[in-house]
Amino acid sequence: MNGRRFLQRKWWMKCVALLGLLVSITVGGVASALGDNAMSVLPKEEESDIVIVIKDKAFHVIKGGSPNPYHPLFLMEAGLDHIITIRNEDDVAHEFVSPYFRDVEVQLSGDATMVFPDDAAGFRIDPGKSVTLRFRAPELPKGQDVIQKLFWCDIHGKDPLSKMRGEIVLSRTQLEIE
Ligand SMILES: [Cu+2]
Repeated sequence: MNGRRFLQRKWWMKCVALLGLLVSITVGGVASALGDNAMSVLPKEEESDIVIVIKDKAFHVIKGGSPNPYHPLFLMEAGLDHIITIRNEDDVAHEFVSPYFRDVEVQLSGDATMVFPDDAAGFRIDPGKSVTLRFRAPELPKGQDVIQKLFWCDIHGKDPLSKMRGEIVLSRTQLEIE
């Protein structure tokens, strides 16, 4: 009986090892295609048009917006599909919430839990984890070319003067950050 159980375990171990090999081949392929910084870049971040790193209790928009951690901001075009990756590099949990996400259907992958503070919706990301959000940005109301909505961390960013607050800019046509 014990022998049989051992064999079964061995069979599983082979499967896990094979899976591990496949994963490392895939990651290796992506890594060599990306060059030197590849190991710190998840494949999902490559597909994302917006990448936000949370570090030192601040949002750093490293792709798709303004990198200034004192005024984080990112851009989206109305009616188009967007992919946002958020990576928490701090050793405490943070949140990424906005009234914007109340009315948007989001496809989530990675490690995060949905949270629903007052009049907003969003995601709690544990230390060292990251999440990817896929969704279609809503259309703008007639006569409006740009709308702005706040986003914040509902744990550290409730105070209007706090650093963990930023802006989402939704526009009819593509805008550039100067
Ligand atoms: Cu926070």
